[in-house]
Amino acid sequence: MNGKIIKGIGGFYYIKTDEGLIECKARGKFRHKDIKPMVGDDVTIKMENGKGVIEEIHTRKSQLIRPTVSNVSLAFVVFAVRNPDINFDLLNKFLILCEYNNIEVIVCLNKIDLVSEEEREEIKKRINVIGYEVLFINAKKGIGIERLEEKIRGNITVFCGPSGAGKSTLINKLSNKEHMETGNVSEKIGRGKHTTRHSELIDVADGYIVDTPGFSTLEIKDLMDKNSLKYCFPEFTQYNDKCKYRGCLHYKEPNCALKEAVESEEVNRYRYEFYIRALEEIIEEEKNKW
Ligand SMILES: Nc1nc2c(ncn2[C@@H]2O[C@H](COP(=O)(O)OP(=O)(O)OP(=O)(O)O)[C@@H](O)[C@H]2O)c(=O)[nH]1
Ligand SMILES: [Mg+2]
Ligand SMILES: [Zn+2]
Repeated sequence: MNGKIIKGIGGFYYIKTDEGLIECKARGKFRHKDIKPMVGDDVTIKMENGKGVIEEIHTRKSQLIRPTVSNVSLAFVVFAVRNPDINFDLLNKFLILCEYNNIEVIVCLNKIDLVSEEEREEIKKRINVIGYEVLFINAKKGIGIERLEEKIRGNITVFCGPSGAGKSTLINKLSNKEHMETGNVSEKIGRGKHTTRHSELIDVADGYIVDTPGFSTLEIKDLMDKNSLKYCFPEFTQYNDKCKYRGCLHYKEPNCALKEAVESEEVNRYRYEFYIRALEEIIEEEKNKW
């Protein structure tokens, strides 16, 4: 029988199959192979003495570490326009993380009730120029979520963003249920705690969604090597092969097409500077390894 792991708790996995939800243990052999079933995995299971056992894990299309979910194909990157204020460095890190994992991105600007129209348009523009779709939403009231429902279909979608952005509120609206505990922003920051703790797939609009505990730090340098970084900036794509030097990192090399594009304001300077900061961190990290 085939199915999909939608939840894992204390060594048990819950598999959604045509015959309903089945509780399974993993076969011992996985432990030796250093492979552990993950939420999101498509699996083949078997019944043994009335108990479910995971026999096989099908090849993963992608694998996220935080949250630990496989086969994710879409991300809603959720940031509040206010309370907490939008942190563009962190937003960039989430965007890079998604690009690195080949995950399509939609940026959701939440809590639009808290700022003026001009203010939100200003923020939207900064993200649009990179090439991402940006939606204005009010998760609390369920405003602006139709497009999200449409996109969820056929995907495993992760919600990522800082604590207090409104991810769980949005999920509750999309699923019409109070699946997720939500919390007060000042309480969260005060206690330094997250409301959301474990990942599980929730069935919504013919797709699956995953809530993610918000986090405020994310290290690009732990993720990739210096040559991979430039491919995580979609607006660099058309320049990546136009520099004088093959494998140009757009750093200190002369005759760099990307640096020229920054000079002529075709590429946003803040994004380029962010790229350089991340690149320098990776280079520094690589030095320490040798
Ligand atoms: N004004 C306003 N407040 C909102 C909106 N959406 C969510 N909130 C509030 O923001 C607070 C945080 O929302 P959560 O959904 O818990 O945030 P989260 O992103 O899940 O946070 P973590 O689980 O800690 O990562 C709650 O008090 C929500 O009621 C909105 O559109 N407008
Ligand atoms: Mg939450
Ligand atoms: Zn270059």
